[in-house]
Amino acid sequence: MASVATIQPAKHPSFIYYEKEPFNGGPLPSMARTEFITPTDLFYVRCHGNIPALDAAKYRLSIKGLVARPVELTLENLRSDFTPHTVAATLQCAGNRRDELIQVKEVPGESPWTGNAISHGVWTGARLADVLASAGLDASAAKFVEFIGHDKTEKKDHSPFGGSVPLSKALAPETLLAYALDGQPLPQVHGFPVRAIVPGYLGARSVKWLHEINVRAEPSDNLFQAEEYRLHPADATKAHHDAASALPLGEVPVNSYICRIQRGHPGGAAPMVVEGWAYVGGGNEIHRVEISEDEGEHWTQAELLPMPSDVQTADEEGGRWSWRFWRAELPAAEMAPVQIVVRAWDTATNVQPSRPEDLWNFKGYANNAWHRLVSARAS
Ligand SMILES: Nc1nc2c(c(=O)[nH]1)N[C@H]1C(S)=C(S)[C@@H](COP(=O)(O)O)O[C@H]1N2
Ligand SMILES: [Mo]
Repeated sequence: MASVATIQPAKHPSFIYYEKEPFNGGPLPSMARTEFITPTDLFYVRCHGNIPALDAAKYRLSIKGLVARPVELTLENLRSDFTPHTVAATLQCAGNRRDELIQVKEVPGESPWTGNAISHGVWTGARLADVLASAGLDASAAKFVEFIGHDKTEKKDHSPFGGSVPLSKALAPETLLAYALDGQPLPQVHGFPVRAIVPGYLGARSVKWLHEINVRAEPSDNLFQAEEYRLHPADATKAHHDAASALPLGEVPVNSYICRIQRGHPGGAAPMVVEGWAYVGGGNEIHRVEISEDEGEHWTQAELLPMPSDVQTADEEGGRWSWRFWRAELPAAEMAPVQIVVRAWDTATNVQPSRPEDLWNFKGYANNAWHRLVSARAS
């Protein structure tokens, strides 16, 4: 397994590592909300195996399965034979906010991510649709597109990481074979030289270090599609569950999170400032973010901040796949710590559920309960 010391670029000194092999970590939640485009050294990392060191000159991506002309593409083919497209997109792991589910009940063998398994990048690459068309996609038989990586996972057979998306998502304009993040070649930990980017889906489908793309009539058999990243009912356990009947995760549900509470002085002029992120996948947009000081008896609307203009200019998708930052001001009240609650609504009128107790599942996936954070004492 690659030694952590060789991974470039290095992560920020404040990065929290849940594991070093495989390499898993993210920023302090307060630092997830500093810049709209996550600085690369604060971008969360989720790996199920080693971090392959691939040689760009020798790199080949094979496109096969239900295509008329299976092909092996070099990095140069991907960069020059297809129009480059740039999409701003948030990536979120299905395990984001798992720590709150662990407080409800044990989640065996999974990392206790806070609200830090989420980051935002501006990705450039070839459209998967263009690449599939050039290989002669068999549109009558194709139903799913499978991505397989170059890594060796921690699973028994060291099989590579993989997964699939429905053909409609594979052909959507936002789905990329990305070779650049924020205008630079992909960093090694984030999938150099090429990764899938599937905006609006759980991060697991954005397969890094892409090796093969298989066009199929069925979803991928890869373990991370067929068995993991599925939502189980509350009574399923690690020892007793049925993966086949569990829901394969896809579009990300509406979510929001408090990253920081800054207290004003009691009785002073400075308000209490509450800041965080909100995100929804599936092509819906965040419509409203609300905070409450009394566990949801009363709600105050937060201000949704606009996407920065440079990101708006770069993004060909009009911000549809990006998180939103929000901010709210409350009167500076007493000294005592206060608990703030946040929830978001999306444009399909979905709203976050109130309690993590109602969402617990033994893998600890997809927690989007109202988020609660207790402030420090005012001083
Ligand atoms: N080949 C490969 N791709 C992968 C993974 C992996 O372990 N191997 N992890 C997936 C998961 S679970 C997530 S959440 C995202 C994380 O992307 P990042 O590490 O660039 O943040 O990559 C996905 N792609
Ligand atoms: Mo993930």
